Amino acid sequence: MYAGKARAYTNIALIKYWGKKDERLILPMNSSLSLTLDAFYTETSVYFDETLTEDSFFLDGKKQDLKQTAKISKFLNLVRQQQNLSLFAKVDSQNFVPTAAGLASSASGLAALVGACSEALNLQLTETELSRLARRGSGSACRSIFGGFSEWQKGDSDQTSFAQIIPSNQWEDELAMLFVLVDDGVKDISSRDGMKRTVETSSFYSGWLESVEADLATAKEAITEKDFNKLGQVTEANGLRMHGTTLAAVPPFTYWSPESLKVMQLVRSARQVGLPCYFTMDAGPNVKILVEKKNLAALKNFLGEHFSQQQLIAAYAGPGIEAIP
Ligand code: 2P0
Repeated sequence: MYAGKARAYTNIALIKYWGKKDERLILPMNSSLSLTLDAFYTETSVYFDETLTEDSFFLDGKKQDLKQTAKISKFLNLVRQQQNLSLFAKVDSQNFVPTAAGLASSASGLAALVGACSEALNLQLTETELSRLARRGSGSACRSIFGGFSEWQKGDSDQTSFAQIIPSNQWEDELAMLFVLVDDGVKDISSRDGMKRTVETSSFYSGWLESVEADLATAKEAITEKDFNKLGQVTEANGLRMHGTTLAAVPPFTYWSPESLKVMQLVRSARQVGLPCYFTMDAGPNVKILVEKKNLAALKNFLGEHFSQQQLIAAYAGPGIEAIP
């Protein structure tokens, strides 16, 4: 038997990944940039064993259905193929997300699985190789190999599409992200389906592609200069533009709820009273607010008139993947 265990933290994109050029290899249409966070993570164990007759996948102790297991098997097949291995595996994952947050993440999940496989089979991969392998499981997972800021360079092949750390002089330690949980229901359209529909049908998609690389350059400059407002402004603008593309898809859709819009408006109001903070959203209605640590308490206070403390969850910069002995 070969067994291994690893932990990976989720990441939130400041410059978004939105659209695939190659669905099989998971090559993205654009490069992206994210911050890995400490508050939400996944721990995964994998056991490859000759007595197993099929792959199985347990999440938080519950055996998962065929569809969920198929996604894991597809990834394990890649590893088995690369390693010339024919053993089935049991995968046992635990998501550490605050109760009722509804923030289970494929980024931390697949990155932890890569780490666990690497430990189990003693793969001796470089970080770049780990990132490339994680990308094959879920695009955003390639960024969770690294702590702090990371950039997924889109590349144009399996070899050239991977994430790497962005040097930041530890600036991320001065930042925080406040999650405003407005809805913990299951999302209507997965990000995988949403980005596919957008690429194939949205007349706004070309506008997204025209601007995203410039956004990425601005974000990297802001990190080098430790310029919070510059990073926040480009984060907010880039997220809004990503969400704009969904409105012109056929059929159109949005991840926003009335509560999401309320949070966006409150963030603008907070800025007006001199509290620098900027929002971003992913494939669901919850809003994430980028803020400097020194202003976090004031922001929570400001939002506390409208949301309960359980709806406001703060996260700080987190580390890259870790093996668990
Ligand atoms: C991101 N998202 O950059 C973007 C922004 C959601 C919105 O990456 O199909 O789960 O597995 O590659 O990585 C979520 O998409 O999609 C995502 P797949 P993934 O964080």
